[in-house]
Amino acid sequence: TEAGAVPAAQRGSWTSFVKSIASFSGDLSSMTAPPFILSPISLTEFPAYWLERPELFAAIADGVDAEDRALRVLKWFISTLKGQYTSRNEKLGSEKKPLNPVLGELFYGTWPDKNGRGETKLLVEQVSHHPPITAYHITNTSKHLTLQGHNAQKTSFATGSIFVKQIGHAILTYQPPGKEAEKYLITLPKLRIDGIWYGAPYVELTDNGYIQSSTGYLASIEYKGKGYFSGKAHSIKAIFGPSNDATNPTVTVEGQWDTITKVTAANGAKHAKSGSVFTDVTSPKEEVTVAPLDQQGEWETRKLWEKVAAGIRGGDFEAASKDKTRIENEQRQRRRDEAAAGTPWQLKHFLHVDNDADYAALAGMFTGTGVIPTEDCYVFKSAAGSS
Ligand code: HCR
Repeated sequence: TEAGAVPAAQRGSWTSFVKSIASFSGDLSSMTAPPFILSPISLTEFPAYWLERPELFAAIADGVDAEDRALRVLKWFISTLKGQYTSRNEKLGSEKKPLNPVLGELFYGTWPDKNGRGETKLLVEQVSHHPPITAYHITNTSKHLTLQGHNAQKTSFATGSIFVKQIGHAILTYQPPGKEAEKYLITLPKLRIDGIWYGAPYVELTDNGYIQSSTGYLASIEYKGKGYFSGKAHSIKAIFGPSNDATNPTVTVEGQWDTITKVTAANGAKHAKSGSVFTDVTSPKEEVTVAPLDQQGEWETRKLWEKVAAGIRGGDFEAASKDKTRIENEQRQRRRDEAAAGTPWQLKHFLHVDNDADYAALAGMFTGTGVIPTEDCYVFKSAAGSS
């Protein structure tokens, strides 16, 4: 039946929500949606998806040479996609509308050291509210690895689906002591959200993404859904090799990003074997560890949204909406006070830069893709300013 996943009492409001997104383009986060589609989790928690397979992240540092490490970066990256794009369906039944973070909202977490992989720390800050932009910094000090990036989304609606272009990128740095830093620019896929009409949204990835390394390796990634080259949902094909020799790739990886991908290796490939499994994400992943609520500060996301989240989880939408309105009004008042005093909000962990030199250098190594526009960036301030 139409709108089959929508509770009967919310069909009318779902229909008008869908109609309003159809005639709207821009910031979905600010639109009011019916209760059944609300998630109790803020977008500031999403960067944790990067590290839910901490051993694969740590393993990048164990690569024996630059080619091996670049392949390990690709392996780790593909292995994060299932968590990033399907975990709300698994946990909450469908993709849901996350809480729209407030300016200055924070999220901190860790993955403990296990089996010599080292401890990994996550730090997230909402660095802009209009448009919503989330910045993150993830470090595994003992493996000399850092992932830093920022995310925003531009949405549009066509043929019954929501299309989401991700603005932003991530840069992974591997810097062992006394050696030159190795960097990787990671661009983000486009999303198509289907199943809207039925009230059961889910994400398919489309178009292309790239991972360019400062050591000269490029992974060109193609995302396709059902009915395209493999006929299966969540398909991926990545072509990997020296970026100055795109016609002669050393490794091709193909399969499903939510289950298994396999390798086809050309003669020159040193670190991959044809027919071998490249990524397998069918085993459980490891969620981030977060401090208990009573030890969190007022700007930390779970503390900040505590009552709203409890309302959504417990079905008390009136309480949820009341506290959400309180938070939003407080934010508006704060902005008015700042404007009146001439003292704008200060970011805690990040600095806005017009053009990040690392990003420009890595983006400049791309040949022929034409996909990298100049971008505003948010870079991590420094360890000294981070506590
Ligand atoms: C588009 C989306 C918000 C953004 C989410 C992002 C792109 C955030 C960065 C993560 O690394 C990856 C990621 C995964 C999510 O799939 C994506 C969300 C899917 C839906 C949500 C919309 C703003 C909500 C649409 C509202 C509908 C479903 C009712």
